[in-house]
Amino acid sequence: MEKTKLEIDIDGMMAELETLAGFSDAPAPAVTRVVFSEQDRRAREYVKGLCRAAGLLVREDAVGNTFARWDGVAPELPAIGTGSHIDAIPNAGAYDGTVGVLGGLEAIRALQRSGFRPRRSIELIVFSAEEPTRFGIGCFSSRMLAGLLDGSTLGDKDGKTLEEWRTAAGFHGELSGVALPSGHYAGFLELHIEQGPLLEREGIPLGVVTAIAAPASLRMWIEGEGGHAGALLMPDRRDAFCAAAEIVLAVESAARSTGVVDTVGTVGVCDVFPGAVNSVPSRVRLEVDVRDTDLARRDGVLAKIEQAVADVSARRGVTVRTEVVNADCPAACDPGVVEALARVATAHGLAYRKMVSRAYHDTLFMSRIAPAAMLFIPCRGGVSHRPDEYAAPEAIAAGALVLAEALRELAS
Ligand code: HGY
Ligand code: MN
Ligand code: MN
Repeated sequence: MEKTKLEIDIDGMMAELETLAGFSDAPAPAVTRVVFSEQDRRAREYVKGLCRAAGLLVREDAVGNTFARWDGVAPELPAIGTGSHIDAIPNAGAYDGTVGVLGGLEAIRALQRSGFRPRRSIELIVFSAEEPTRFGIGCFSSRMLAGLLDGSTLGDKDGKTLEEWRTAAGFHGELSGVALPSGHYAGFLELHIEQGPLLEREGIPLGVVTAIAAPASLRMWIEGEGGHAGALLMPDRRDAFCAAAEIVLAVESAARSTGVVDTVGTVGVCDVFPGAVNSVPSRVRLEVDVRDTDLARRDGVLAKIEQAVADVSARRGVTVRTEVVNADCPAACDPGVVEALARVATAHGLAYRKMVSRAYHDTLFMSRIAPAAMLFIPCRGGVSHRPDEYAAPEAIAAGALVLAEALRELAS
């Protein structure tokens, strides 16, 4: 039987993306939307409204993961999931995550408009938070869905706990009820901007993700001795910020030392105490991000950083406490789901390339409990996590169309 041609309402999607971007704690074009903030709450309400308008059954779990379900003919079968996140780091853009949420919704609506009736239910997931901004760990809510984190010890920099944040945001229920049973989904797909330059550079409209790089993040507290910037003489100093500066450069050189472009190291957070121009820093807090597509290489970089910290602290007479926030394995995407995406792209005459995701995503953890893969679309200049992040309507439409077709295939 000839399959009905699917139509993506890209004008409607772009308008929804623009409305969603307006729920922000930063002036446009920047988007800041940290989980459990007022703007996050408003954004959630908006997206749930769109899901209900599409006739989807909406539920939320104890930490705010949101599920919008289109019941299939055989609702007892494991569903097919798709989705992404709507939280955004400070001073970010309008497309990271949101393209996968609104693209997944539009894929479902396009299937509905075509008269398709899924055998397996199709469920759109809006993960409560993919970004590490609030609690210092990325993907806390999909980690919990995958049963890899119980969430009871999570808190923000000021010590306010997940428990306090989620309760204030109106999410109740046992944290233990968040983990999904393995086999809950028969497949999972995430549409996302590439957050890198390859697709645009090669003029290829789609990326089929075969693996997701292994992320790790550390927190470090460097304790030296403070004092008067004028009176404390250089030979007597144990300056915590100078020690931190050496550690930051050691992170960079450890990442470069593998000689492989897949190894990256970043220190994106540096808090200096007391933070006065005429006071020698006594304490510094660093947050370190280290990734690689190869686990052993990534762990080799972590070991080099640990050695550098020991050297700096001995030489400078400071103490350094390091906490490993996460050190995850890479994800191999499911070959069956990968081939389904490749097949659909080809059937639509859309070029694609298989590739690794250097950014982490909720799919990294969904792949632990379901056959999963990702579909990338190009973003201008490969830019992301910046206000000038941009994905063209035709790119988003192509991604949503291939996602819709893949969902049709997997849910049939
Ligand atoms: O950092 C990441 O890889 C993701 O964009 N949060
Ligand atoms: Mn992001
Ligand atoms: Mn993202």
